[in-house]
Amino acid sequence: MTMIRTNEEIMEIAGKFMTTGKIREARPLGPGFINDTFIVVTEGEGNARYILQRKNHIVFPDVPGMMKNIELVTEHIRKKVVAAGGDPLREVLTVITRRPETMTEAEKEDPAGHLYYRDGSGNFWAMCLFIEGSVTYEKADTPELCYKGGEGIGKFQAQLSDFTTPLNETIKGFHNIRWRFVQWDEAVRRDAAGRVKDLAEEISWIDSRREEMLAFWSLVEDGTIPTRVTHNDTKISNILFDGKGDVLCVIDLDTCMSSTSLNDFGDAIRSYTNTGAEDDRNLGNVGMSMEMFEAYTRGYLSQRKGNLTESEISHLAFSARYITYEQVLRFLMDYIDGDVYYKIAYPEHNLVRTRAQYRMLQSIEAQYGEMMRTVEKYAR
Ligand code: GN1
Ligand code: MG
Repeated sequence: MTMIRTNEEIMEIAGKFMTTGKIREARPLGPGFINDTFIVVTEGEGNARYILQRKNHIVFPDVPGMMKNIELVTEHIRKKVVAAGGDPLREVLTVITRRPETMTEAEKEDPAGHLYYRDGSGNFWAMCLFIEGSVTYEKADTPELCYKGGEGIGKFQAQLSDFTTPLNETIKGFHNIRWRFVQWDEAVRRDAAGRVKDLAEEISWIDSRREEMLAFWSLVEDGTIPTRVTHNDTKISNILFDGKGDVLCVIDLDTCMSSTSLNDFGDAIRSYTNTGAEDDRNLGNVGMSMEMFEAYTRGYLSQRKGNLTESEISHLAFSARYITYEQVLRFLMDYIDGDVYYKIAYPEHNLVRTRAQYRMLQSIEAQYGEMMRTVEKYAR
């Protein structure tokens, strides 16, 4: 998926957007698994920096619909930030729109046309403001950081709790395990890369938990667990912190859509509390830190206490099992498919990720009782 582009090409694409100063430089940024990200430096007026992304239109089949979601959600949050006396350029993502003089008539008529640029090869590009002084983490160093992250996601959910405009479903069935099993069964049957024969053990990890995962998802389907506007990709690297460790804002809003709030909790626990890396080769490093779990839970519930239903509270701890399991399935499925979804750094990467996430799942399962008690302690 990744294509090497020259600095000049990126700068030309960046020129389609309403940056303030003159574009001076563009360079690749960060380890995103899905999109290609660049930082664009300008000089003159404001000396601002920007994030330019090639949005992966294989993963996101409706990039205009996705960008429309992002515009609606960020506008909504921006009003909340302003009302609370906060800084609207730092406490929410700012989408940078197209330079009108570079837009075609068709783009001007498209309700999302101002939000992206489509290059000659059909790639979609979008831009947002880079927030100066922001810091990201691949994993949480301290319980304080976990607490702050939980507070940040709790606040994000609270800011969107009165958002009523229907959002586009940017990836079909993203955290819907019933739909994931349809894809999974098809992937195993197809065996596109001829790898299934060597994966009996890994496949048994998926099979042995299928029923309990479907039982949980049934509660979302029948409305026992409510549907809300959620982020759906709350791993720690999708949060911007300031130098003091406070959350500035939540980024990577590509998957922001209607789902259960539990997915945001579960995905955060999957990443914040891991004592190792998501793709650790040394499984001895991997496991859930109860201390980090406690801190995240406390931070999250400080913002959401009183606004969650009984069914949500009683499934918070389970959501960490659900999302981590789903991540095992997604990494393994991509390995079976021949590495077509996630960017990989080496041939076995998706298998290494699968094993590391499975170790994380086992660790979460082993501490489940204590997780339930911790949630109870802070939920009421
Ligand atoms: C992807 O886009 P990024 O790198 O923030 C993925 C998440 C996975 C995550 C695993 C759209 O997140 O769902 O949990 O990798 N995003 C998409 O690290 O599939
Ligand atoms: Mg990301």
